Amino acid sequence: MSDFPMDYISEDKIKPHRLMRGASSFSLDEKMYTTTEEGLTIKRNRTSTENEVAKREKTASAFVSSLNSESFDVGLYIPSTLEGSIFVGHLVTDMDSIAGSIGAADLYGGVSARASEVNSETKFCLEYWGMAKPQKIEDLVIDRPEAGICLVDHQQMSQLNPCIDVERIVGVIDHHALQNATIVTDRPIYIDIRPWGSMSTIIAHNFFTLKKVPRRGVAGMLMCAILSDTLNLQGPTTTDWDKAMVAVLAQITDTVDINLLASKQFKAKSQELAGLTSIQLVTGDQKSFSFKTEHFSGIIGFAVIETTDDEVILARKTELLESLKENKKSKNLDGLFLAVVNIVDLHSNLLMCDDLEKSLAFSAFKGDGYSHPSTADPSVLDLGALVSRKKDFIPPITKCIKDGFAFCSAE
Ligand SMILES: [Mn+2]
Repeated sequence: MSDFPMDYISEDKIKPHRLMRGASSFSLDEKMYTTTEEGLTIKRNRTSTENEVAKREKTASAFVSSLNSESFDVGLYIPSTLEGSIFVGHLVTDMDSIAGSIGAADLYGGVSARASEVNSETKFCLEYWGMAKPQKIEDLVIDRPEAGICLVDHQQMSQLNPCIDVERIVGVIDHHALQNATIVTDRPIYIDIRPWGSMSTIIAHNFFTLKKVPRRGVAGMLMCAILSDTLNLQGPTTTDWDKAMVAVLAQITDTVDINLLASKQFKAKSQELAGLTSIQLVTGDQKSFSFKTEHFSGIIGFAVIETTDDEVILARKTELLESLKENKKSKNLDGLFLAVVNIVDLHSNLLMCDDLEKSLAFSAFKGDGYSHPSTADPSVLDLGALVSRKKDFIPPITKCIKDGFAFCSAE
C-alpha cells in the first residue's frame, strides 16, 4: 500500500497546504494537512505521487505562467523519448528519407543514417546545401548498440533495412498508410504520422511548433525533400501544410526561385537514369504490397520511375518488360508493375509484363477520371494524370482486389 495515511491530529488553526502554489515554499516529504468534511485536520506525509508532482512544481508553474505570455517556453516539455536515437528512412532511400533523418536528428538530438546508397537527386541536394551524407545504418547499429532507432518515412516491414532489430525501434515519424505489414512492437513507441505530402513537412512543422529554427543546410534539405515528394507542390498528395512549410523554408534559406531549384534537382534525378540498366530501373524505386482476400492472395510489386524525360525511358520498353518478368520471378512476386512518371508534365504510363498485370490494371484503372484506354500496345497503359503511387496507383489496385478481383491463368 501507499504511504498514506499517516498520523492524525486535530489542529483547527493549521491551514491546508495548497500543492500547486508558492513554489519552493516547502521541501519534499514535508507534512501535509488535509481538512475532512467533519472539519478534522489530518496531518500526514506527502505521498510518493505528491512528491513527484512537487518536484516539478517550479517547472510546471513556469510553464503555466508562460502559456499566454510571449516568453512561452515550449522547450520545457519536449519529450525526450527520441533523444540520442538513430533516425533512418526506408530502403531504396530517397530525398525525403535522407532529409527527414537529418532534420529529425538535429531537432531531437540524435544521429541520422541512410538505409541504402543515396540517389543522384539526394546527392545533388546534399552538395547544394553543403550537408554531409548520413552514415550507413549497418555501421550505426553496431557502433551504437544502446541507441534506440526511430524510423522516418516508413513503417512497413518490407521497407525496413534488415539490419534493424524491431525490438530497438522507439519511434516512427511518417506520412504513409498503415498497411498490413506495419511493424509490430512489444512496447509502446513514439508515433507521429500525418497525412501530409512529405515526412520532411512534419519535421519542419515540429521545428516551428517547438520554436526552433533549423540551420540553413537542414532547412534547405527539408525544403527540397518536400519539393521532391510532392512533385514541386503539383502532385496529388500535396497539402496546404507542404506549401506552407516550403514558403517558410524558402525564407529561412533565402531561396528566391523555387522552380529553378526544383527543376535542377529533378534534372539531377533524371540524369542518373540514363546510365542505369533496365534491371536497375525496375528495382530502383520498387515497393511491394501484400493482399489476402477470398479470391486473391499474393504480393504485388510496384516500381516507379520519376523522370523529366519519359520518352527516353519508354523507348527502352522491351528490355524493361523483360527485366520486370525476371525480377518478378526472382523476388517471388505475384505481379510487378512499372509506372513511368513524367514529373514535369505530371503524366504516367504503366508497363505490364504479364497477363495478371494486364488483367489487374485494366480492371483497376477504368472508368471516369482514370486512364485513357491504351494505345495499340497491350503492355502499356496510359494512366493520364495519375502520378502518385501512394495516392493514385495503389488505392485503385487495392480496391479492385478487395472488390473480388480473381486471376485465372490462361495456362
Ligand atoms: Mn516520403
